[in-house]
Amino acid sequence: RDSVKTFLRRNTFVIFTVAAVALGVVLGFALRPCNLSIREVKYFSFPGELLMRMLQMLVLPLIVSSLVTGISSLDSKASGKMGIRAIVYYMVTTFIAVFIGIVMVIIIRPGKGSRDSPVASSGSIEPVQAADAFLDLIRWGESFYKTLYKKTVLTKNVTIMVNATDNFNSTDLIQVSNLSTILQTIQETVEEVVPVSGSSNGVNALGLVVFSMCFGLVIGNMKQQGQALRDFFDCLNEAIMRLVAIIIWYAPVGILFLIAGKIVEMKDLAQVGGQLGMYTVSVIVGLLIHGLFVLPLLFFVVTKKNPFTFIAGLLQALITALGTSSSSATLPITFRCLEENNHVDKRVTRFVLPVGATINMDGTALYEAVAAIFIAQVNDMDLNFGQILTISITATAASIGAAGIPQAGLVTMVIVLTSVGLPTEDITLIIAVDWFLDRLRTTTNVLGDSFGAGIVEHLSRQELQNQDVEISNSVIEE
Ligand code: DAS
Repeated sequence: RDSVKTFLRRNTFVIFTVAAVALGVVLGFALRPCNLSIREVKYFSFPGELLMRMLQMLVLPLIVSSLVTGISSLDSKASGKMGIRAIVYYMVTTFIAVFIGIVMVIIIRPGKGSRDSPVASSGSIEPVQAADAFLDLIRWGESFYKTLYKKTVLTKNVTIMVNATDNFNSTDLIQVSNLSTILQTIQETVEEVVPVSGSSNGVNALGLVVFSMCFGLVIGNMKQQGQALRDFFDCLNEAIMRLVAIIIWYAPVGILFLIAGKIVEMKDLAQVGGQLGMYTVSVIVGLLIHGLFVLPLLFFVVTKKNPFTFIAGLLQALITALGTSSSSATLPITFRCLEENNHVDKRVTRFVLPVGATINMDGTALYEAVAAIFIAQVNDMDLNFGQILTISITATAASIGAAGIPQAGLVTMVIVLTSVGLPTEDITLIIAVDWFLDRLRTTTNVLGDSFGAGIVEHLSRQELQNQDVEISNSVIEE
């Protein structure tokens, strides 16, 4: 009896939210026969839209305050190592996700029997020759490298700049303004290669992440002089998390209307023909393998902790991702679940989560690969190894470029399709189910970021302990 009571108390929100999702589904299907007009659906879904706006309002101050606080609270050596571990984790898991997606869509072959699909009959495209594909890849790689090279030079300058301002003083303000100019250039450069769709508030999250990291590094090195700023951002972060604690009470209501509104407006399920159904199955099975097998296995191998207990602590965030289909909007709740339920060190979550939510999207990468190959199958186009390789690279780039907002993956899909000469208008083939798949891939994105925080914390426990010892020693000295 006590354990049941404890479970209920600990998971109150989760139970409310799961009930809200169930009620939303029932309400949605109950309202479908009413054939609401688009305007009526908009009014009906407004309580859900309200939740999205509340969460999105927090995203930008949360990304800045958590990154600046997280990085300035670590010495640059520790944050450097932590950053490298996070980037390696992101690359490895995204590559595995793409690989799983490609295997699924080749095994299931959802696009076979392609001639009856409406788009393919608009004249099939001649198969792009392997040589062309490789040339495309090399040309694309060359431009990518040139951009990276340009960016590397700039980053080197930035690093020199940051180290030079070790004993930061007011006369160096010019340098910081140069710093922001340089970062602006980097942001534009990155945008050249990976068109990053604006995040929820129309600000490019990637640029914000880069600037916040550099700014955190600078004030971290300012010793006593930077204390006021560090306290300010620490307090800002705490204030944002308290706002989240209030908003979380409203989340079940918002999610109920988000789910119900989507079900009311979705196209007739009968329209989802055999091909689209098999395509949906390919994506779902791929996401389940990645999210419930690969990531938990990787987490267990590295940390020797039970991955499903870890997932149980994340349920509130995972359901919010399912309801909002936006990993950025879910970010405040992901923070809360990781810090309060899974007790992941704040110095890790503040650093890893904002970066992960912006550039680490395993679900999206898997989905882009499946969708591109599905469209190729529908067009009776047999892909050779070169084209599959191109799709893997561009699906990864597209997932890095996608912002954490609803259906961002659909927008960056253009990069993948054009890289292998597929007609971008074929995106219309998969839009009917995208609102549903978007929710699942967003949930996988949030799961990937959360496991990333747990793994990076485990790998960085030595640095974190050293820092704890330093802090306690300095307190004893004082
Ligand atoms: N909805 C995006 C996210 O928030 C993912 C996507 O569109 O692919 O992560």
